[in-house]
Amino acid sequence: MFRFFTAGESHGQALVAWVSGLPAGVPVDLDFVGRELHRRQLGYGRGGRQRIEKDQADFLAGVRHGKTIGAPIALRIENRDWKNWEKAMPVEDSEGAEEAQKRLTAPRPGHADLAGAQKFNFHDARYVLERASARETAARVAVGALAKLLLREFGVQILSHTIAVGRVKMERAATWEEIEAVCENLESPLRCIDPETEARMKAEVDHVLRAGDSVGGIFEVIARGLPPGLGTHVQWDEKLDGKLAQAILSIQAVKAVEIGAGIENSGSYGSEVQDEIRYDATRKRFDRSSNRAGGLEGGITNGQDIVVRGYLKPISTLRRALLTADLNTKEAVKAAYERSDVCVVPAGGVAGEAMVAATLTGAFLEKFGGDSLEEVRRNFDGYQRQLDNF
Ligand code: EPS
Repeated sequence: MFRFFTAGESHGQALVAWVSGLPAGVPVDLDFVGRELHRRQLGYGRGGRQRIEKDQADFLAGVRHGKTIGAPIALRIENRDWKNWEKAMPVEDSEGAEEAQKRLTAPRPGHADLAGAQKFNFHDARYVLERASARETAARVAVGALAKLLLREFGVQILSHTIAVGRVKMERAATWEEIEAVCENLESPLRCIDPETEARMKAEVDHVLRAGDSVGGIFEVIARGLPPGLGTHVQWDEKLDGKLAQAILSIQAVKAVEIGAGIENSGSYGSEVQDEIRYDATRKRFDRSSNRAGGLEGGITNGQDIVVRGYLKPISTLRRALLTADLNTKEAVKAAYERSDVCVVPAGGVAGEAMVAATLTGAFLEKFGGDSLEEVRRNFDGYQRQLDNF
């Protein structure tokens, strides 16, 4: 079973991830993992933290001679900022340490601060926000890179692009080639395929930056090259669309998920929404004339591109702080402000790719799983023959 966990506080020593269930023999390209981590740090509207960090995954277990060995993988991403926080967040308590704590008692509306403080009975939201922070997605991106490395052995690619920032939205569909090009271009400010729309998105970020505000948006993740038949319709919690929705919703600040044209489809007629089926005799595969279903029918992949959108709310840390109530005095105060990003849509997209990659890897290994890459390949090839002869 493919599984992963992460640990780490935003300003602690490091983020760590533990991954289990990958077969032995998957090539681990460290440059690729590093590039994925770098991509997550980019984007117009990121804050000062990304100038401090240079995220890099150190593999501690499970990878030898450049390949997975079938054992659990452990990795660590250093927080360079830790040296500025050692006194505020020491592991061991000591005399005088209390004064150095950076307490946060004015919970930010929209953040986990208040709900988490109540839950853990903390009268300081510091250790809620430290773990709730989206910095944790760096660990997920490293895991997602491993998942992508497995999937790419089978011709599967996963990319993302920005389709909205605040009130500015892409008005046309992107082609795969455009998405590939914009993902290749690490200089792209917001990973939007259309330069004119991207310029307006940048103006939206400039506006909130000036106003001490923040802005959300929509990213779209596309997975290309999966066969039909991953996931299942037979049990509610095994449906792959449901699993993808959970994976995307678990990303910090994501408040809604859409599969294919799900939102628009709900207001259209059936004849306008369903993707008509045809047969491509050359490829010996069934095909669709459109992909409004986003590659999933009945919780099962149908061989079309998987298309998942994450809707991010604007970040809750605001320079122009909103009203809140102090955790101790209960008095009305302005919410706390900590150094923050104002727009994270492109980074959210990279985290989205990672979560889609991890979820699809789970489904892929459930169907074709084996202890070695060769065994997985045999299972995969056998299924391709079944589809050829269907
Ligand atoms: C970060 C995401 C954001 C950043 C954080 C690094 O986290 P949060 O969800 O807590 O706003 O602002 O950096 C800081 C907390 C900081 O000190 O600047 C990331 O994705 O790496």
